[in-house]
Amino acid sequence: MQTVLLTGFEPFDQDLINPSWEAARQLDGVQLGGDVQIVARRLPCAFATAGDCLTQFIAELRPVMVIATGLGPGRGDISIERVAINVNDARIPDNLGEQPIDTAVIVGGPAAYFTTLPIKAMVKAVREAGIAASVSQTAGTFVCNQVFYLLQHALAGTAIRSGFIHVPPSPPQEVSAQPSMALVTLVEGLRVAVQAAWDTQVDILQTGGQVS
Ligand code: PCA
Repeated sequence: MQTVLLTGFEPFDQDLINPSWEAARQLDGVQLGGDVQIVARRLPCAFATAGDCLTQFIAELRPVMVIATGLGPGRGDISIERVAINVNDARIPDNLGEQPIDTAVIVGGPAAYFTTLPIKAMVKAVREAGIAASVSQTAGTFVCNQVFYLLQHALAGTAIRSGFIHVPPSPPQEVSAQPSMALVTLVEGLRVAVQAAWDTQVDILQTGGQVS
């Protein structure tokens, strides 16, 4: 049996739940066909520990593909990230009280790493399932971007494809005018995205760009 590692994050910023983990955990054990299954793991929301934790999961599980997910407060759809940048700039402290400002994820590392997932095919598949999705051009500068950068760095030059997905808040986490997505929809959207990532070797040519 081969493994696709799907991570979600623990809650942060005083939230009681993190929908990325609530969704990922429901996909633990889901079969993708051809003797491949999803294994879900939770990451701490802390600059000091998240990367090591991810590295340990990869060493332990020896996955054939890795997709990390996190909550994007303010996101309204399943946001498939294009690029991770070599910057930490935290607007709020992480769960260990650390708040780096303008530090490198890896000193001397490349300015950025691109995802190695077929992000256009993933967006198309999720939309065809009737669920809102888009390509995102920035994963922010908090712990999610750091984990995404470390993931791409760790697997650069290997055949193991990897990337990151931000998910919207899920009720009852957010009320009022904030965008959100029902957990059941989120779970299905992530499942479809992971399946499309596994099934697609060469990405499709379809715009996912933005004008500013
Ligand atoms: N979202 C945060 C970190 C953990 C999470 O779920 C982020 O977007 O950086």
